[in-house]
Amino acid sequence: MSPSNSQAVSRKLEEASVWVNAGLQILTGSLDSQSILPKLASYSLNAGGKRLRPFLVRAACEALGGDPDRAVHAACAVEMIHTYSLIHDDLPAMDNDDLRRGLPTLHVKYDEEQALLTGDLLLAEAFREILRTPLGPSRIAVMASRLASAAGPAFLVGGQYMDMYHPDRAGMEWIGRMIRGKTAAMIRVSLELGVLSSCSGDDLLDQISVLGDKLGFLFQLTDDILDVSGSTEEMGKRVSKDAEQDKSNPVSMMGLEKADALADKMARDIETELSALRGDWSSVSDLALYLPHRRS
Ligand code: GRG
Repeated sequence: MSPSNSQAVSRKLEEASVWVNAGLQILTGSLDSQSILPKLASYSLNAGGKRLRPFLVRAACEALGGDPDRAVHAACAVEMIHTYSLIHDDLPAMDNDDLRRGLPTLHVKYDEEQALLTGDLLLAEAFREILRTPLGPSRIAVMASRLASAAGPAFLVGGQYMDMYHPDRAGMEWIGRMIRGKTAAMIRVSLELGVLSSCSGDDLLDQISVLGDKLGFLFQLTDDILDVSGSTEEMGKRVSKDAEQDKSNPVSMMGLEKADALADKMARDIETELSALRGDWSSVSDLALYLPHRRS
């Protein structure tokens, strides 16, 4: 990927951030304030995440000529669920991390009880938020149902469970299933929600789901590569976690060189498959091509 393409991806990620941040600000400002939990939710939501998932919701909607205003509630909902999952994952009972998005994790800044409740708040409010989508009730129901499925026991929660109870000798098939749940589902559903909010791509949903899973795997692969070759400063979180905890992942199983080559190949395959679809999927392709080169 050329430096100018990588700048274009950074610019589009920044545009998506501004877009989704406006929605998140309205939302957090309107939360019931019997407690300080809305303030804690803002702390984690505004801690400087890349907004990759909102970017994908918007890019998929625009790829099919949809109006991004229709997609913004779904984008906020996805980012809220992603942020809740990070807050809970960082808790001592799970991955026990003290640094996230370059800042102290929520339970370190406040305490565990409040961090737990802030995650709960974000999960519940995410569903209220997606229901605000300005489309017909049956379409909103499909969107909410897909989001619930991606966030539930078959995917995000189930993948996290697998990660928590990682067997000593996990094989590639097991790792693939874990990644499909823990990481890829929220990336896949972001594309699906973008397509659904465009109201003009329902026939493409199955193909987009498959591509979303591939993009999610690629994202996790590059995360695992950076866990070995990146720094805490670049990533805004502790690195070398999997090695410390003796957990296998695609990089530990195939080695860094092969993992780098696989990431490049997967990105090019995704680009080829997207170019065969109706619509202009160049923003998503550019993101895929950028992932093997990202440093954060
Ligand atoms: C607690 C139900 C539950 C799930 C937790 C998010 C998660 C599942 C675990 C965190 C550990 C991990 C490696 C997850 C894979 C997904 C991933 C790489 C998340 C980080 O996503 P980024 O890099 O984060 O997009 P930012 O901070 O930029 O939003």
